[in-house]
Amino acid sequence: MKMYGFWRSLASFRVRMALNLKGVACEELPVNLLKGEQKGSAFREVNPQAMLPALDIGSGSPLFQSLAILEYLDEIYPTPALLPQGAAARARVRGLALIAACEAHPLVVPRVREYLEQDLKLDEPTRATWLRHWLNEANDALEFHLTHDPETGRFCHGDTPGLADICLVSHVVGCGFFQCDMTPYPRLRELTARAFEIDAFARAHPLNQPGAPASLPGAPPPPPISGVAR
Ligand SMILES: N[C@@H](CCC(=O)N[C@@H](CS)C(=O)NCC(=O)O)C(=O)O
Repeated sequence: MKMYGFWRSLASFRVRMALNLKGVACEELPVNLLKGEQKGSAFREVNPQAMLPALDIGSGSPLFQSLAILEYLDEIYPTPALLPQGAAARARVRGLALIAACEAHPLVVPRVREYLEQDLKLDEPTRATWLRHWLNEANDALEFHLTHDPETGRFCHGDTPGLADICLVSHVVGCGFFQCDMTPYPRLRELTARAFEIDAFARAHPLNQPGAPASLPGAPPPPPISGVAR
């Protein structure tokens, strides 16, 4: 199995966490988003949407869209499960995942940031206000759900990490990259810190990937990883 990904890609980070949790070996083929390599004709043959990640499973066309890939991995490698038992519980977990991955994340990706800068000519402070506005909309909703619903346990749903944690963690790391103030979101910080105590999450962190800088200005440092050299 091979994943087209990049250290900075939050959607690739989601798939990396799932692969690690399930103990599935996967080679990562870097596509440099900072150089715009995703827009080249070679990568468009892999994913015509010019987005990461894409997962080459060795037969057929590569899989695309991180949430579809996560559900594929969960079906093929059922243990540990990313989704809970029960239709209502699964709907809750998918709902939490969608708030992070499908409401907030698409508004802060490179193509949108480039459009704001190059086409709409918005200056850097205005662009930062845009990004943080949408990230905080998701933060407000996630903090509410994860604080008020008794289904929240040590993790987003009960006491084992799953799909919602994967999406929450990628979202909170993204908030760090864009320097959101996370002070009003204690539950999000608590759940993210707990996930990063698990090696599968910590090893997948963008700043723990080959080619990544040791830190990003204003962003929290990456979590330590046990027993694996950077
Ligand atoms: N909804 C997609 C989002 C994919 C996506 O936007 N990936 C980003 C990196 S995290 C990307 O490749 N962006 C390229 C661009 O915006 O030009 C998913 O979850 O897979």
